[in-house]
Amino acid sequence: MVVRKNYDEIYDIILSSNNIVFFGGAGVSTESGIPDFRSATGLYNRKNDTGYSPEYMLSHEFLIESPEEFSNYYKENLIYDDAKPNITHNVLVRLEKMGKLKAIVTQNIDSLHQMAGSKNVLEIHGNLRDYYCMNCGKKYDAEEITSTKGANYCDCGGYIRPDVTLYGEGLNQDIVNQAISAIAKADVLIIGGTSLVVYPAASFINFYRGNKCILINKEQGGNDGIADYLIHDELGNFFRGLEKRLNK
Ligand code: CNA
Repeated sequence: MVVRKNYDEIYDIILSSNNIVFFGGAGVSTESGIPDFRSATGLYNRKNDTGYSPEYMLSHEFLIESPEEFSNYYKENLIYDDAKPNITHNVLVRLEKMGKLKAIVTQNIDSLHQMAGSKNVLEIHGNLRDYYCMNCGKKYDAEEITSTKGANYCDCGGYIRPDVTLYGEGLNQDIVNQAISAIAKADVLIIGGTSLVVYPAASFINFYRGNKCILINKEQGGNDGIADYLIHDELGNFFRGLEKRLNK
């Protein structure tokens, strides 16, 4: 495994495949202005005077114990209403329309892939579009919930939560199965903008059986060794170059 500086060979691999899966994380959306969790400018490195760790404030336990503080934390730190898709989201749409990209497996909860126009998006950690009452299950739209500060309660008295997977919660098994099946069948797996430290999500890439795993991250990571083609760069640079090749 060698860190690649010239991307032409990698663009050739992408252009010659019709069975690509993209597995992404928060780094896909940093160039849209949404901070990730773990890089230097990420949410976990921000000053925080609550005395709690961000992991705890995004946990099931915190939601149950302090719904008001949990609500304020996710509303202030996870919701970016003005964010727009960037070059990475847009080129992935194009690859799907060309029949090359079969699925996007994302850990992101920001809906930017759908906003860009991608169709087969498997959101393994849920999303911040959908909300539901923890007591009666009634569904709510984002606008009804995020326009107010603090906790929201249903007519039945139940707490209305976002449909995201918090630390300490299990994943949606149907989506997990679809994600694993797509990765297991993929000819090319592109992994982008993820630290690969959140489990079980990070373990899904182990189902890939091919020999064209392209890993793109702006910094080194503990799982770089799984890549057949390793790129240390901004995703935007890589996908801008790919867009130029698609336009030729
Ligand atoms: P993470 O642990 O914060 O890792 C992000 C990785 O992306 C880091 O290794 C960065 O170096 C890298 N990175 C950041 N920007 C770029 C860039 N422009 N180009 C290339 N690499 C970049 O986030 P993970 O996704 O690995 O962790 C999983 C968590 C983060 C999931 O549960 C998400 O829900 C959660 N999250 C999602 C969002 C979002 O929806 N946009 C934002 C923040 C966190």
